[in-house]
Amino acid sequence: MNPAAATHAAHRSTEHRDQALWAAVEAESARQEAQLELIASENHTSREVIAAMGTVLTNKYAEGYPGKRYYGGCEHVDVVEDIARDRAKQLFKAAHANVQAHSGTQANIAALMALVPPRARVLAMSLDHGGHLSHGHPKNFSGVFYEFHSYGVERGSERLDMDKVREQALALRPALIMAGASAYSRIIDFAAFGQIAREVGAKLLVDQAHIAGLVAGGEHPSPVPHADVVTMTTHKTLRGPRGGMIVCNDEAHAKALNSAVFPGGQGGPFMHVIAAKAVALREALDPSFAHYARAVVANAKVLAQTLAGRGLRIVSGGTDNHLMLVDVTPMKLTGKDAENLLHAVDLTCNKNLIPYDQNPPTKASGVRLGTAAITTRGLREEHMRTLGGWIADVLANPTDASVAARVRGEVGELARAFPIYV
Ligand code: DSN
Repeated sequence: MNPAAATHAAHRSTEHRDQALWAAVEAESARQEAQLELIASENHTSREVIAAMGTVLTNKYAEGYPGKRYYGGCEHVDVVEDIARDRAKQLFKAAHANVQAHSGTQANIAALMALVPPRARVLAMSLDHGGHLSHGHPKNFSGVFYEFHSYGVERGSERLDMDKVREQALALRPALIMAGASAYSRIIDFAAFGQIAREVGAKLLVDQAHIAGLVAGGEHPSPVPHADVVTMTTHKTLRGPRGGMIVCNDEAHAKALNSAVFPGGQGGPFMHVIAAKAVALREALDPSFAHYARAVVANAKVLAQTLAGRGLRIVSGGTDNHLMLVDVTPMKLTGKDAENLLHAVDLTCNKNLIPYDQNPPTKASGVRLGTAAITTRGLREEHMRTLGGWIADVLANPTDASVAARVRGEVGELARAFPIYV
C-alpha cells in the first residue's frame, strides 16, 4: 500500500470509532478546499508530508541524536533523522542542522540558550513593526529571560534603515542581534546585519521563519553566510509540516544548539514530524520548488499592485516577498472589520498592526495577506488581479450584502477550479 493510501485507510478505520472528531477533521478539510487561504504564515502541504505524519513513527521515543540515543530500537528513526538533517544542510548550504525543534518559538529558545547567557542584552525587531513574539515580547520566554531592546521601521518609508539599526547597536552594545520578521514585506539585508553584529561584537541570530521557502527557492538572499545561527519554521513558505528547524556553520554553535534543543528545551523529538520535514525538504530541493517560490513572489506583487490601484494603502508601497500589509483605514475600516468582512466571503486572513498604528492589536489598522497557500493550489498572476478586485469590492462596500454574495460565489468557483488535494 502506498503511504497516502495507508493513511487514508487509517483515517477510515478510526473514523468509525470517533465520529465527532473525524467529522471536525472532514469539515476543516472542506473549509480549506472552499476558502482561499491568505494567512501569510500558512500553506498546503503535499499528501506525502501528511502521510509521513500519520505513521507509526509517532510511537517512538528517541531522546538524543542519531547514534547517541537514550532509548533502544532507534535504528530506523536514526535513518529518518539523518535524511532530514542532510537535506536541510544541502538545501540551506549549511554545515549543521537540527531538525528536532517542535516549533519556531522552541527553535528560538534553543538558539538564545546556545548563544547568550540568561539576562543578556538582545536587539531585535519590534513586534509592533512586524517582529515576532519570541523576539522579546514581555510575556514570552524571550522577554522574560533576556533584556530585549527593539529596532523598527522608519516612519516615512516603513522600511528598515540599516544605518539607524547600526547606530542603535553601537549605542546599546547588545550581546545578540536578532533579524527576521513575521510582517515585513521587504528584503532583509542580512549582510548588513552581519557587519553590524561583527562591529559591535554581538552574535547574529536570524529567524527566517516566514521566508524559509523563498530562501530555499532563491527568491530571498540567504542569511546563512552572515548569521551565527538561523532558525525557521517548516510550515510557512517552506510548505512542510508544522515545526521548527535550525541551521548553522560553526561546529561549537552546533554542539551548543543540540544540547539547548535536547535536553535544554525539549524531551523526545517528534519522529513522525521529522519524517514529514524530510519529505518537505526533498520537495524543496526539487527544481520545481524554485518555480513555486518565484510564483509566490510574482503573485504577491500583482496582488499588492491591484489593491493599491483600488485605493488601499500597501505598507512600504509594495512587497518583495510573499506577504503585504494592507492599511485599510482609507476604507474607514479597522483591521478587525476587514478580517471579518473577508472571512464572510471565504477569504481567510488576519488583522495586523501597521507601523505606528493608532489602533490596539485587538483592532489594528491593517490586514496581512500572503500568497504562499494560494500559489500552492495553482493560482497565478491573472487570478491575483481578480482576487485583488474582489477584496477591494468587499472592503469598499462593507454594508452591501449583494456585493458580498456575488464575491463569495465567485471565490467558491475559483476555489473549486483549483482544488488542493483532489
Ligand atoms: N504566528 C506566526 C505568523 O502568523 O506569522 C508567526 O509564528
